[in-house]
Amino acid sequence: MEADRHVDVVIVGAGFAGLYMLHRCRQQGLSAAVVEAGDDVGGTWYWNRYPGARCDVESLEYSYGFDDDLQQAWEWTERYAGQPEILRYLQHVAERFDLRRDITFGTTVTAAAFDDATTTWRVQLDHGPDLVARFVVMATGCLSSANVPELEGADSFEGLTLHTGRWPAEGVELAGQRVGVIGTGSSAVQAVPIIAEEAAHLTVFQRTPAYVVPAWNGPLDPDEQAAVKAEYGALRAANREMFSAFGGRVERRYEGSVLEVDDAEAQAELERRWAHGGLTFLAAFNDLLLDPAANEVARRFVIAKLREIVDDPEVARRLTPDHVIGCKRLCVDSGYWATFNRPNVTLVDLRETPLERITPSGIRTAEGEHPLEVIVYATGFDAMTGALSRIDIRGVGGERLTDAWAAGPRTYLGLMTHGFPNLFLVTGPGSPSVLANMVEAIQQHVEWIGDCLAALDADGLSRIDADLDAQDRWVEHVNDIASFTLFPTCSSWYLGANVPGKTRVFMPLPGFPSYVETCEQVVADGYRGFTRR
Ligand code: NA7
Repeated sequence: MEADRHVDVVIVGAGFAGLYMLHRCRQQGLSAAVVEAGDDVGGTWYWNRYPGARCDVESLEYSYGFDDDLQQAWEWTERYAGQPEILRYLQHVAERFDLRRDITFGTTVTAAAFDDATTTWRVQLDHGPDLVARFVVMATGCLSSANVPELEGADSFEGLTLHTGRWPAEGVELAGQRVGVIGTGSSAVQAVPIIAEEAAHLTVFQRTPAYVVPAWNGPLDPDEQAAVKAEYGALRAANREMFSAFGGRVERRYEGSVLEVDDAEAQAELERRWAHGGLTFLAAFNDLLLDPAANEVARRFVIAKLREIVDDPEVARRLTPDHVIGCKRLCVDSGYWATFNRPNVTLVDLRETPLERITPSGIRTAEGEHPLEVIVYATGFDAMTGALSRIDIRGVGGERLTDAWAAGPRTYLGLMTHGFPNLFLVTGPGSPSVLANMVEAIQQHVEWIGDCLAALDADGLSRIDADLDAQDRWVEHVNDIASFTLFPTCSSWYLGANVPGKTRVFMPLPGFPSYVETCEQVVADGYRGFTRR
């Protein structure tokens, strides 16, 4: 039996959140140990190596702002960095701040239990000694637990099976192969054009068509990069005032409803946003995600683009979504729809011809067998709660987090759950998280948690827990805010609807600036809604 290892803080995960949390702990004089399942830093950017994997928020904005030397030194090469470049960036951060010496790689946290008597957490790993810590920070990521649907016959497939979120680091040779991609979310939208170029034939199995807006990705203009860096603080500050914590550089021409301007004006603004590219398309007017009639204007605009791009009207029809645009995360593409004009690409609409089973040699749908050598699951993640529910987390009295969250995740501020003292979540459910620029959301949480730990020590206290009534009110608040929006109108992973059996609760909180203000006010009010002792 190896002796326990004692630290102030155990941090689970070495992605954007875990790396900064470690750095922050060290700056505050706290000892910290990071446990990471992957063999290197990167988190989601370590695992998601599928062809075309790329961030859908611009790199100049999807990057740390906490250290000016870092943000000045790092040179991005593309407007939207691809996975290899973001991974290199995080490796650079790990080296720059000498973070690796406190990270244990290739190790999975299996359990974490709170000991009331000693106010410590005992963290168990799949190998090696237990960690005992005053605090635990779950920096486990919102999109890290792969969702692989249980399809009949899946084990019988004799070809290669892959998941976009678990792509082999050495890459996969797809030349000359018949490849099937299941799913048409962001990952598929990015992978499909690249796979189509390489594979002999690509069959895309679509359950729900996706809305896509163009990325217009390309090399980043050095002058533009220099100009941003000259006033980087101003951009970061502007982004923190944006609803989703990015897009502060895009000129905002309309503050109000799309329904208040005439159609020509609305079309011109949507055209301008389309020409700019990216997710800020939906920020053209203030009600595109609030009012069904407003949403319809944007929806029709995008569908008209789809019809222009796709040659075959029948294929265009099958690619046409009918849900609210933006209800599922909008996809940012580089040639997704145009890929269906290629002779080596087939679109299968699973709503018209349902998937019956996987066979040893392909996928059988109601219309027949599609022979394949490779099946790619682009089926997403058990988002926001998946990585946490895989760890046996026990709070006061041995209560399991999965039981506390049986009817959906319950948190106060998305930072803590009642009955689990000194256990913090970075970008947990009930915080803006995936509806915001993740790096801004992560930084705000890491800094809030760091300050919270410092305040406990300064006040001679050892324990903080969310109050049950504050948590109940917060869950209600998140539901109320979500219900003002169009987000709950479709079966998205924001709701947990992509994982069979998962309770449907809208998990992220729309609106970054007001959330940050609340977090700051809670602290100003002496950690209102928390009990500290
Ligand atoms: P997403 O966005 O969850 O997309 C998953 C896709 O897989 C989506 O089209 C699903 O259809 C489809 N899916 C899931 N299960 C099945 C089954 N059983 N059969 C057929 N199709 C299925 O995941 P991504 O990885 O693309 O993107 C995740 C996030 O990463 C993204 O939003 C960005 O933030 C980055 P459905 O829509 O559920 O009908």
